[in-house]
Amino acid sequence: MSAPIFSLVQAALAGQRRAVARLLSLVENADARERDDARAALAQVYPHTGQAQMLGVTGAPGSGKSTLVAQIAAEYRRRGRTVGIVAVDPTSPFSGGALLGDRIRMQALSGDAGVFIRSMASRGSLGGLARNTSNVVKALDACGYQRLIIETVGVGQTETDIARTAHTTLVIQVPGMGDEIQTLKAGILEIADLLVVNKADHLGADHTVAALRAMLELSPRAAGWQPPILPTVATTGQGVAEVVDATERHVAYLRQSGQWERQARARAADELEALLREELWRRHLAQVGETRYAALIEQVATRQLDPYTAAEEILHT
Ligand SMILES: Nc1nc2c(ncn2[C@@H]2O[C@H](COP(=O)(O)OP(=O)(O)OP(=O)(O)O)[C@@H](O)[C@H]2O)c(=O)[nH]1
Ligand SMILES: [Mg+2]
Repeated sequence: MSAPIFSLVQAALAGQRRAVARLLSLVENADARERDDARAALAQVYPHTGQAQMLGVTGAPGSGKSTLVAQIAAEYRRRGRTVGIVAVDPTSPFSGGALLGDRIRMQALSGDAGVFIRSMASRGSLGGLARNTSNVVKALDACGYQRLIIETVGVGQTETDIARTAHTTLVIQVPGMGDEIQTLKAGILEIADLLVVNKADHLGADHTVAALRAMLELSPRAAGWQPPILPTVATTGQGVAEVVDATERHVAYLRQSGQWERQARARAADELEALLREELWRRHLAQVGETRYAALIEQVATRQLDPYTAAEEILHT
């Protein structure tokens, strides 16, 4: 490892904010040109991870994720915890203003040395985004932030990926969207550890709470953790203390049920598998060469070659 990277990581681990910021930029680009440096930094950081509690917050655009995240962070601070916030925004290339809006919303926290905020715009594939997010989260964890909050817009695969990164997944619903049962995307109830009905100051909040309760009763969980339904008004902070209580209760449940350990193992397995896939893919592709690879695809597409034989050929090149 190069000496500058080693000292950068040391400085970040010691809590120097500038070094933390640089470390995050480095590991966020683990796929890009600084790949080797990023990997070296992540390797150095890794033994220091595993301390933070990670909360994933997901919900439809405009449901109040950022407002709620800022409130949750403030509540954690009142309870003496340091906080890292990662705002993942896969939509930002299309709606450029979102990140700026988030920054303004988070400003109340920005003078606080116990809070570190990072916004990530999407680059490349969503899979890449999930991995880069997990790298940024690891770095913040290693740098000593005790509570990490990951905000992600509800767009399917990313939210599920990010749910796997977090210990606790909070799903936001808002009232007044017609038939709630329709608006709840398939799979969202399965990933929710906490269900928050934000904008509880709006008409119909009670109805939304009741609809969610009915849904949970329709698909009861076998045993163990039952997701609580928590109304909030993120703009005023109403209900936020109860949300934070619920995150702490959920983590306590994970620990005493043994799920904390199982999650950690599942995460390690996932991560190793993803890295191996990617690395093997990269090596085989490099061996075969882009031109030959393109030719093989062409042959498979035109039925001159079957995909099984083509794969064997690539593996044995
Ligand atoms: N009335 C009311 N407005 C709220 C509440 N929470 C958030 N808002 C408002 O809803 C709007 C969207 O809030 P954001 O926090 O930006 O929502 P978001 O989910 O982060 O939005 P994106 O990141 O763009 O998807 C803002 O104008 C907030 O002030 C609430 O509990 N009640
Ligand atoms: Mg937001």
